[in-house]
Amino acid sequence: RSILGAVAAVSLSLSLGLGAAQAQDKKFTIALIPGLTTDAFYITMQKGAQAAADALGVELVFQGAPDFNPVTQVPVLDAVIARAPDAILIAPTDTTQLVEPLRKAHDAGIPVITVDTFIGTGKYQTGAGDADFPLSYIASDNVLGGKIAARALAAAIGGEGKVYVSNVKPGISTTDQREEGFKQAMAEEFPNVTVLETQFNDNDANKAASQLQGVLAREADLKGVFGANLFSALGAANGVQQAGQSGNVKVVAFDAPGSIVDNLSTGLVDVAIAQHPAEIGYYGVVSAYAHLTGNSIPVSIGTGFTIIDKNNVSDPEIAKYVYSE
Ligand code: T6T
Repeated sequence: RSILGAVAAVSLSLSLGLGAAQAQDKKFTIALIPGLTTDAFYITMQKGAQAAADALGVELVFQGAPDFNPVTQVPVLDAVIARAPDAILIAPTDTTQLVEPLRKAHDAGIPVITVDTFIGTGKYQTGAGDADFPLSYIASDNVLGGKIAARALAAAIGGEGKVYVSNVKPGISTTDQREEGFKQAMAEEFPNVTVLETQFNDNDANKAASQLQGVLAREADLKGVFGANLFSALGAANGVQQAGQSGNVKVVAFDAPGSIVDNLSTGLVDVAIAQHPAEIGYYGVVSAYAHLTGNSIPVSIGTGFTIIDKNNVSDPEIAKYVYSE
């Protein structure tokens, strides 16, 4: 459009008094790119995002890869950028490998907000580093989540013994921070707990289950395991069950799909730390919309946790935090 045309359009809308109202009549398209599509955590996030999109009259596009991997996520991101949505919400699958791919969106003028995971240090809009360009980071406090997990596992094993972290792979902001918080709390608060070497499972629950059995074969006095995300926790719990050690090797799970929560009453899983993925999705869309309509937004929004165990699992106020599948 020519500059003259643009000026004419602006002056026409001003003379009709349409400025802000006209902007809000535009139907915005907001893309949500999850870490992977087949994960109850992101499915629940999508529900929350859709609820906000419906309330605001926004079109939500949910597009992701089938596994949690930058190699498969980047082509999805490229395809989304090519469709030129008004904003992108994304759970980047690696703190460094998604920086340049996301810069393409930023350079194309598409606002970027990261949800769940972050790029760089997660401190945005600081003028420091090469990954501060996203407008906002909306997520759980994952260091705190790791500390909560450590306290729950320490309590379950009576404050002493060997435990380990079942984790996805290094380079993912969320699960890295959970492990960091877990180890920090164990070191500072539970001197009689020994944290063994972390086992990385590539987000494969079967691998996490066989790793549990491998650790148990080497360390017969293993007391507990912290599953740092849904697939790590599910796999670790399955491993404990397959080894016939249900209730003896304690399991603290990050994330709360039905498949984990159902095992609280049997005693296979002691505690499930539910994140609030629907809240992350809801505030992601609200934040993008606020930005698109000329409002300022917080550079970070922290969402909460709900700690679920056998004592509160059937309380409807708690049960509503179980993830949708
Ligand atoms: O734990 C969540 C999410 O927070 C993490 O970034 C990746 O794994 C999950 O999606 C659970 O599978």
